Order: sequence, then C-alpha cells, then structure tokens
Amino acid sequence: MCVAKALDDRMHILVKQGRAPFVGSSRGHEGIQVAATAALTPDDWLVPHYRGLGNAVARGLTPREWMLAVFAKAGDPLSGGRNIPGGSFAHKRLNIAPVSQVVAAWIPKAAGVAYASKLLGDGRVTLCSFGDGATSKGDFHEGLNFAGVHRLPVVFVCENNGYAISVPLSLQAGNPDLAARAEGYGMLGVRVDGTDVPACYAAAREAVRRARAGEGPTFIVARLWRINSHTSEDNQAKYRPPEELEDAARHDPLLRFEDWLIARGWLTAQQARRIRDEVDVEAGEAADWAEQQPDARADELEAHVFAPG
Ligand SMILES: Cc1ncc(C[n+]2csc(CCOP(=O)(O)OP(=O)(O)O)c2C)c(N)n1
Repeated sequence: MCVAKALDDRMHILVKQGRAPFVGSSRGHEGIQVAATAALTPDDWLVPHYRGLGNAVARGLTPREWMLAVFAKAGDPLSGGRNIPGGSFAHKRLNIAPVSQVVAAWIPKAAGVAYASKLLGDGRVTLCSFGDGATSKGDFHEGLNFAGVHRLPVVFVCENNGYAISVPLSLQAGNPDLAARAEGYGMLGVRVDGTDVPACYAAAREAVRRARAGEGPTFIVARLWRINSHTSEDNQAKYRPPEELEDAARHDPLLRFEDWLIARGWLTAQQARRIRDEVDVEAGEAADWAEQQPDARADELEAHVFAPG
C-alpha cells in the first residue's frame, strides 16, 4: 500500500513538473486492492481496472516497471509505451490479463478467463475489479450473468468510490445497494468497508476459497473514498463540496491500517515513517531511472496491433 501511494504521489509531482503526462490516482483504493490481491496465489488471474495500481504492485509490479509505463518507454512491460499509465496493466510474468480502457469491457473478458480455467480444470481463480460507474454498463450485466450461469471461479470486486468522474452513484443506480444485484445473477453478494484492510482481506479470502472449491462466483462491493480527482485532467473541487473532500481524506485505508497495526504493537509509528520514507526514495529513484531509458519507437507503434504483411 505504501509503494502504491509513493508511486501515486510521485506521479503527481512528475505531472506538475511537466515530466509525465497523466495520473489516474489509486489513492483511497489501495486497501481493497492490496488485500484482495493478497488473497490470490501467483498462478491466479488478475483483471484489474485502470485504477488498479495497488493490485499490480501487490502482484509484484516494481516501481521501475511502473515508471517505464509512466514515461511511455520501450521497455514498459505493460504496453510497450503504447498506453496511458494505468490504461492497461497487462503483464505476462504477473498473470495480469490485458484489458481495454473502455469502462466495464473487461468484465465479460474476466468471465471468459474464468470460463477457460473451468474448461481447462487448471484450478485458477480470476479476480476482476471495476468502479461503481461500470455497474451501469451492459458489459457488467453480461459478465456477471455468464459467470453466474456457469458458476465460474471468479471474484468480482466493485470499488465503490461513489463517483464515475463527476457522476454520483445516485445517477448511476436506482438502488445504491449494488451488492443486492448479486442475487439476480445467482451468486453471493458481499458488502465490505473498503477502508478496513483486514475486513477486505477476510472477504476476498473467503470469495477466493469459494471460487476454488467450485462454489461459484462472488460479487464484493467495497465502499471507499476517492481521495484525489478522477485523474490529473479533472478537478473534483468543481463538483464535490469541501466537507466531502475533507471526509474523503479522513477515509484513507493506509492510515487506518497503520493505526490498526500500531494499536496491536505490530508496528511502531517510527517504523511506519521509515517505510514511507524508504518507498518515497525508491519511487523517486525509479522515476529518475525510467526517464533516462529509451523511448518507445514510433515505427513500432503498430506492432502486435496489425498482422504483418
Ligand atoms: C465506455 C466508456 N465510457 C466512458 C469512458 C470515460 N471514462 C473513463 S473512467 C470513467 C468513469 C468510470 O467510473 P467508475 O466505473 O465508477 O470507476 P472510477 O474511475 O471511479 O474508479 C469514464 C466515464 C470510458 N473510458 N469508456
């Protein structure tokens, strides 16, 4: 969680300095992202959304790899410098499936990945994440319906931050209790506080266990707060009142988990500070290193897009 935050913070600095083009921030989402990914084994499939930096880092994405993507460098393992940062987390070594940036389009794809696992009998579980806005797309319905019909080994995680850019959940769903939809798809619906890391881990672990045991898919809805604007192209102060923004900053899963660990004597405030400082330095070094790497080549733009000849 600290690494994801450090990379996020560093990207904001890089954008302000005019060195990087764009940030899609995962601040506020790291709790469920890291906890849910921790419930998987390395062989399981991950199909995260563009905000899923915490998923990718928990999976093993290194700060240097991430910064190669941020600067669109040739060595970027996610898209070879073709996508905006977070546009796709495709990563072969980490079993992160390539998805498109089109909202919700990866949900039926995740069901397809899980269907393949079922047919192959390979015992793998697929974890698919998306935002509350994605739940009003047809792809959401088709993906969950297919998964329910075939009792697929998949865990759907809705990271409900209450907004799709500036559109509030009240304009997205007639019933704000999104987990209630699970029943209609013949799967288990689970509600969890997305800022409570141990609760997120317990919910994800049970859902992964069910999937692996052939008990079918689970739809987890994690309520959380988007701490930053939708992206660096957005200004949330234009559509969220100041009290709400202060409230969002108070719902930081990282601070909450730190307090939880400190209260149990498993971490001291000094150790927490040291971890934060260390990963900040690592993120800065990764950025400086990545910036010096060779750019993606323009003449390779169409590689892996069109068949040669
Ligand atoms: C089909 C489609 N429509 C619109 C967009 C532009 N867009 C990108 S992210 C986004 C909001 C999605 O909100 P939500 O699913 O709640 O996820 P969040 O970004 O809040 O995590 C929109 C509308 C898009 N990428 N794809």
